[in-house]
Amino acid sequence: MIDTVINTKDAKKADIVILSAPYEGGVSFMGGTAKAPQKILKILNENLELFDTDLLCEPAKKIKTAHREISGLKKLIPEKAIKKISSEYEKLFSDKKFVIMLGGEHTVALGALDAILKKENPEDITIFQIDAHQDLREDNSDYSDHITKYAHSCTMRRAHDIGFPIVQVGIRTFSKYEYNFWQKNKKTIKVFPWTKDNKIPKIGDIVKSIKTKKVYLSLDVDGIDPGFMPGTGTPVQGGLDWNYTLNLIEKLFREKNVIGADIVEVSTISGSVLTEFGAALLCYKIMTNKFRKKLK
Ligand SMILES: [Mn+2]
Repeated sequence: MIDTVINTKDAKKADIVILSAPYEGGVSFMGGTAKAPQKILKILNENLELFDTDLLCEPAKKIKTAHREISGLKKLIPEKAIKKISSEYEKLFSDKKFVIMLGGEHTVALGALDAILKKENPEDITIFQIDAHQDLREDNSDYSDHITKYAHSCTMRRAHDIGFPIVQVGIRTFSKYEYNFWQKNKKTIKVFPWTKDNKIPKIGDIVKSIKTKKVYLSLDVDGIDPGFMPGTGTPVQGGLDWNYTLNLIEKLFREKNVIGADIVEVSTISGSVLTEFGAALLCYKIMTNKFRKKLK
């Protein structure tokens, strides 16, 4: 029998549910993120080495993992897509499943947060965002004629509006508006910029800056150096080194109670599968870190 990461069809019996949210209705530049979940999942199931080189075991054999896909997202306006994702997410979250959502564009994270909000106080949960962008725009009117407050560039602004504190890592491009908003909200928005004059922070200092015990990890792959993750809609030079990212994720899970995660903004490019492979490996690393104790 072939070993796969997805090893149960029954989400009720699963420790982890990987939730595909193939939505790209609010992107600004290149599309393609809607195709990402399927490609990442295929690699996760068929191509990834199950043996973890850090833990020296096969986590996939000890973690029960199911997959669900949210269908019918394609033609929805962002507000409707968020509601649909939220209602699917809520069922899994109520069942105490650890959900790893595969986007799609960053807007899908708001579906997860909307569902979490029904059970939890947002002030008790820090959004830990790895990203090149702050996504703190009030709306997208400075770059689009289709004005919406739910473009991917507004995701963390909306999350902040509903009360979540945010820690942002890898940020290296922002608008004047976003910069001013961050400066006015330094108590609830902590930023680790990745601009040329900023020293690379110690991983311990980043994790220490998180004030809450509970964390939601939102991983926009463009936060990582595009040399490692080239397939993304709005790439920016610089960014987190690959092994730094893995160590940061490990430390985050060791120190905090991560209650959910997403991997977003993978936009596959022809001639390279690097980004899909990277996203699949990040997904597997999130799984193994979440259930580290179960693996011993
Ligand atoms: Mn981004």
